[in-house]
Amino acid sequence: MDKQETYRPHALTEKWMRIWQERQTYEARGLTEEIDSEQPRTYVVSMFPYPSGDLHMGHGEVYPISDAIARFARMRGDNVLNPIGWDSFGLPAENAALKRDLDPRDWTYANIATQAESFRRLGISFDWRTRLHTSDPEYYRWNQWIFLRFLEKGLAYRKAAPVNWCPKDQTVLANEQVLQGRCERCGTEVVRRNLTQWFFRVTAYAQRLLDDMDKLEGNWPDDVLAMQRNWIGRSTGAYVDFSVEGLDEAVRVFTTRPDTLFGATFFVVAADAALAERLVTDEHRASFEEYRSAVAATSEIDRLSTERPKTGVFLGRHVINPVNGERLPVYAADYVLAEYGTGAIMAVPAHDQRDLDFAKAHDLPIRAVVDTGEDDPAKTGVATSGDGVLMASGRYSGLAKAEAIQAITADLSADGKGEEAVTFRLRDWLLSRQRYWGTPIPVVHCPSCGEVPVPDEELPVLLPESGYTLRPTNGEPPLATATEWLNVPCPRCGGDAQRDTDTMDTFVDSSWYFLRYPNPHYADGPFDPAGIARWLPVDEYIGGKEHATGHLMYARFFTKALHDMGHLPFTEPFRRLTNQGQVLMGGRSMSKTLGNLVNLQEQLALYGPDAVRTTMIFAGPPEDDIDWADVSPSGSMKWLARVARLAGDVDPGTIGADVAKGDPALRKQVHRLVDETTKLMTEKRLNVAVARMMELTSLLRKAIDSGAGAADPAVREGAEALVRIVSVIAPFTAEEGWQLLGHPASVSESGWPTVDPDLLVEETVTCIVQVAGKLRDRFDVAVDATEETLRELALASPAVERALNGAGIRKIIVRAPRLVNIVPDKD
Ligand code: ANZ
Ligand code: ZN
Repeated sequence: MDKQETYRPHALTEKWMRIWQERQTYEARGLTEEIDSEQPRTYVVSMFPYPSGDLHMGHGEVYPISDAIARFARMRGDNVLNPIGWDSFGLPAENAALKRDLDPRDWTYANIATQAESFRRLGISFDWRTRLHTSDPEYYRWNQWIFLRFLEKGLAYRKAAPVNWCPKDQTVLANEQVLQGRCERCGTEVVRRNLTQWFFRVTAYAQRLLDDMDKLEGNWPDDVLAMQRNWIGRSTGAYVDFSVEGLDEAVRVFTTRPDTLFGATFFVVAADAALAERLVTDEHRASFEEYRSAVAATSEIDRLSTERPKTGVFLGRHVINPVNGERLPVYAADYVLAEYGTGAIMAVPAHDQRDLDFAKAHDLPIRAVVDTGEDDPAKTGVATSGDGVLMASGRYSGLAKAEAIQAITADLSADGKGEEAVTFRLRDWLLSRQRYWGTPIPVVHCPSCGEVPVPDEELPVLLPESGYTLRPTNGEPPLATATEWLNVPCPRCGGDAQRDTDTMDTFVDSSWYFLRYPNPHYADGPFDPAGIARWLPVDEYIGGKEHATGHLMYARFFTKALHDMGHLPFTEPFRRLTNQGQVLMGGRSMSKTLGNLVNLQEQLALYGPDAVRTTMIFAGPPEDDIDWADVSPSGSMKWLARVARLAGDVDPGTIGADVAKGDPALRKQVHRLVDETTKLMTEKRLNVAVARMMELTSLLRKAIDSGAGAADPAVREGAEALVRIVSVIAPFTAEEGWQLLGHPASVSESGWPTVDPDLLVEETVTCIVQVAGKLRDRFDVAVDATEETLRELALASPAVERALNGAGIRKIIVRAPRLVNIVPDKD
């Protein structure tokens, strides 16, 4: 081959994508069948794509990162499974179908085909035999099967819950279809409306979801763990029972501060809780109902905000404080949520800011009972929440806060008026969607038998392919319009019955797909036990931080629930997690409205897949955002061209030559760089690893252009090492280089270069530092220390700083590695 040939990335792409496909280069060994091998296995999964169109810049970042991780493990000798599938149910398909009058299937599967082709062009080393689509009946059948198992265990249930409702379109809206409180289609103000809906009982696993995070510590990013802890939101405190005047019942509150009971001056129940309804007296009912309708139109986030004025109404009722017998007036307000704790609170305005704001707005007494050393909240308007000593609290006065919490809780407990309590912020997962393009809920509603599960043998409940209306005008979900599909005999009594018309949230699909990859057509269960034993749990999971609480929490919940039913031998799905950042343009997220969209296909057409991959990885640590305005794909392309040219320049006569005869100094540098790259790749510091690859390239170029040159066996050793390590980032270029170096097999089978530990011993020399010609400092440095390093070391020296005595520097002369000469201004 002509050594002068220029680097042509597109020819490389065409050539190698075809060869990889023909040779099945990236297929894992023993996917489902047993193989007799001690070879370690690594299962690398990147969060699967949603087929909204062709691949975009975000995909162009995450898949090269996960591919580098997979390729590195493969080069190190692991049997690697790197699967691909599509998260292909969901609202965008339905919206696109509405807009263009298409079948959501056609839109979805056309996009999948486009993305699959783009993945091949991007050189991602997927094992295509794992390919699955969650919208295929052979997949969603098992969503239904899992749902039925959850139903049997009481982990799936139905209750009324509010949905977003557009009164004009007469339809339920997903949260993302509500823009500033209005329907995205017609702009009508959205109202909340109660509908009976399906839930998964995630809360049953709250404590275990929290406890098992210990196992993830150090292997998952700290911020994701913190977000999960916060989302689970465990609080410890006490339940305290207040008897209700004039009613024969007690009302329970949850408090984290039982020590402040003597400071309670009023009582609040959530306006939308059934309790409020029970407590309100006839005289106050009208004003209460008016207030409640106003609350129904407010979002939860607004309700909890400390900024908002505190609204509420008196219910005409009093409760009795169990510690001192005081009568406390009862209010209904919206800052107390029906869904948290017990939906009722004792209000302690001196020590809780929201209570204080409410007390001020409604002219209620404020009584401090913990002396925190701060100013009186009644005067400052600032509640005090710190530690301190109790006052005005009967026999508990004088106790420290922590002691008082214990003592009061114990006494209440002994009197049967309360007990220690733990609550969680985590809510059950509302999985019903009043949508078409999703998994039908496998339940039949029968007038005489009620909710009847569809028997396993009748799964899947297929989505109707015709006879439905995507946007019904009378408030029904789309599936309710598919009358032929809808009306079925009851599986239990055979009488006339109707199918459930909800479909499942697509987060159900993504909660277990990684379990099915090893055998995506398995027909005897959701996943193949043999594949599970061989590959799971996932060793490396890669995806965006936006899934820190939703998807990752749901997948952990599914894994635990399936484990408890005996279907999985482990309780955590992902051993290690890596988050990638976002790709920005000009400092902002890319968006159509900002007009700063960068098109991945255009970038690929301009620079080729390897240069785009290299640019993404070289831009910074995987978890950082990348600003495409600040990176240089053409620079990456130039480097790759140098790598390819270098491979072509190595003397073919050196194949099989004795490396021990190579230039020892060059060998040392090569081995050191390879060693560093190996460590960096292991730590997933991919961008720094690329910097080392670039250094190695320059080093070898210099060696070829001087001295023994292309015929030095050390040059071949270095070039072969370079091409092999580059293959994890830029596989097309590396394959071509490997071929130029005279190897017929794929570079991915060549193994990671080994490092000779004897060559790693660093030799040091003494570098002296002069200021204005006088010796001022000396230090030991590596023989190959760069000018840059030496300059930095010299400038950091206190002795040099003293010698300069505040003078500026005119110039610095560096003779690596032995001399730095600093010329001050005044010289
Ligand atoms: C009295 C008290 C005094 C409270 C005080 C706090 C400070 P976390 O830590 O988030 O669990 N609370 C209880 N249920 C509530 C609900 N449904 N809606 C809104 N607020 C509710 O918060 C627990 C505290 O939040 C509880 O402790 C209760 O107010 C309030 F100096 O009780 B506290
Ligand atoms: Zn029936």
